[in-house]
Parts: sequence; C-alpha cells; structure tokens
Amino acid sequence: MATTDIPEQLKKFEVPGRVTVLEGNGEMPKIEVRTDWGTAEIYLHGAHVTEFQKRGEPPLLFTSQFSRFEAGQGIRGGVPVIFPWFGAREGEAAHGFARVSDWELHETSAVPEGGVTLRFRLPETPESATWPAFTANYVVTVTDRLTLELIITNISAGQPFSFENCLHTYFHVGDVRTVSITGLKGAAYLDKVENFASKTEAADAIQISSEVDRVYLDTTAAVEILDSALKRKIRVEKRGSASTVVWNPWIAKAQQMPDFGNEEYQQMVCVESGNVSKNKIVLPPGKSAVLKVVLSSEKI
Ligand code: TA6
Repeated sequence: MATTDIPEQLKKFEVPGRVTVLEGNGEMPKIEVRTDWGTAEIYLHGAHVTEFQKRGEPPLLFTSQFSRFEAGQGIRGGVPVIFPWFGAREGEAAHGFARVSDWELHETSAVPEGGVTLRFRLPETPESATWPAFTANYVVTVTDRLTLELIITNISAGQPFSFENCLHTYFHVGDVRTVSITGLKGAAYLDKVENFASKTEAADAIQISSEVDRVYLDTTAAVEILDSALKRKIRVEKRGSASTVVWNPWIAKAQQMPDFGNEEYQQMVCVESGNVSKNKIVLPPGKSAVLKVVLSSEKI
C-alpha cells in the first residue's frame, strides 16, 4: 500500500508537519509523528509504538531488526499492548489478542506544548466477543516524553470483567551488561527463570548477567534504568499498575527466537508496567481501569 494508497479514512487524521500516515513494514499502515522534541512511530497493528526518539538522544525504544510485521504476529520490540491476559494461555497466543489485532485510529491532535496526542480503539473481534463486553481505548501522547494510557471499560449488563494488562516496553540500551535498574528493592517477585519461585528483591540496583524474567508484584514504584554505555537515565513512572516485569532473554533464549537477533539481547531490556498474576484486575460493570505509563529520559 503506497502512501497514495492509504485509505481516506486514515489520511483524514494527518496533521500537517505533525502526523503523517503511510505504509510501514509488511505494507501495514504506520503513523509517523513529529514534535518539537523528536519523532515517534505507531502501527495500527497492535496500536504498537515502535519508535520514540528525542532529538540528540539515541532511540528510547528497541525494536528487533528481525521483527515480523504480519497479521497474527506480535511486533518484537517497542511497546506491545498486552491485554486481556499476560503470558502463556492454553491453546492461545501468548500475551493476549490486543497486540495482534488491528486497532482503529479515532483521533489525532497537536497539543499546545508542541506535542501530539493519538487515540486508538480496539474494535470487536471474534476473540473479544467471548469476553464480557468491554471497550479498550489507548491514548498515546508524544512530547519530550512518551505517555501511554490503556483504558478498559466494562460495558457488560452485569458481569464483572477479570483481565490482565501490561505495557510490555522494550527499552534500547547501549550494553545490557552495564545497566542498573533501581526502584524494586524489597518488592516480592515471581522468578520465571526458576519455575516462578517466590522471592524478594534484595538489590538496590538490579544488574543483568544472565536471563532475567521477573514478575514483581504489589509495586507501584517508579523504576529507573541507568545506562552507563549511553550515559542516559530512563525513568518509568506508572499509575494504575501494581506489577512490574523485568526481562532480558540473554543468549540461549535470544537464539531460540526467530524474530530476534542472536546478539540483540545486549541492546535491550524490558521494564513492563501492568497488572498481572495476583494483581489481575476484576472490573465491576460500568467501571473503567486506566493503566498509565510515562517514559522519559535524561543524559547523565
Ligand atoms: O514479559 C516477559 C515475557 O513474559 C517473557 O517470559 C517472554 O516470553 C517475553 O515476555 C516475550 O514474550 P513474547 O510473547 O513477546 O515472545
């Protein structure tokens, strides 16, 4: 689909100098955002933010050079929108159907301080029809930081809606072996590398020298990634989230993922914000749950 083939119903969301809709990888519609501070890219597939970069800084997000851009496949990197379940599920794709669904773009606007706000909505799908009736809206605000809000509303007549959600962010780092992650000391976690063993984080600063796959529970704290190679501090602030997941596949897992380069584990770390496992959400009819994450960075 060349730029000229972008459907009219998408072109109408363009904002001159700020928002452009064009053909991305895999001939998938992609939205390019330009602000006073830098750029971002979002695919309608999964409402997936694949890039965010401030002028004068390295990209904030990591997206694999080997990622697929295909129907039914998750994009490997950026910010996967995980809903309505996290992790594996019998007979289903891991991490829910939201990240492999084509979301609808409903609104784009240039915000006064020089940024851009975009709102996406998850249309009804055969999979979503098997769950209590809900709406899922996703608001992406691009300024000198990246603000993401996943808003789930239970619109069923009388059923509580039980679900997990997570913004599964892949951060770009210079060398994961020289990164420190702070903000989780004292938090209980499930160690997926050791068969979900229950542990408590003892380190002031987490360092990575092997596969790490930890689901921290009952923690609302902000997390910081200190990247000595890129001389940058990344800050992950969140609201409406009781779980934080830290993941790096390391060498063996990296080699097992066809959509991930064998050496790419060195340039990424996931710090994910959501409500998973015992922190899952049970939403009464008529109520909404907002998962909000603010991703920012500064040179150090
Ligand atoms: O969030 C960490 C995790 O659950 C890991 O266990 C690993 O499976 C990762 O997500 C990637 O999941 P994906 O389905 O994107 O391959």
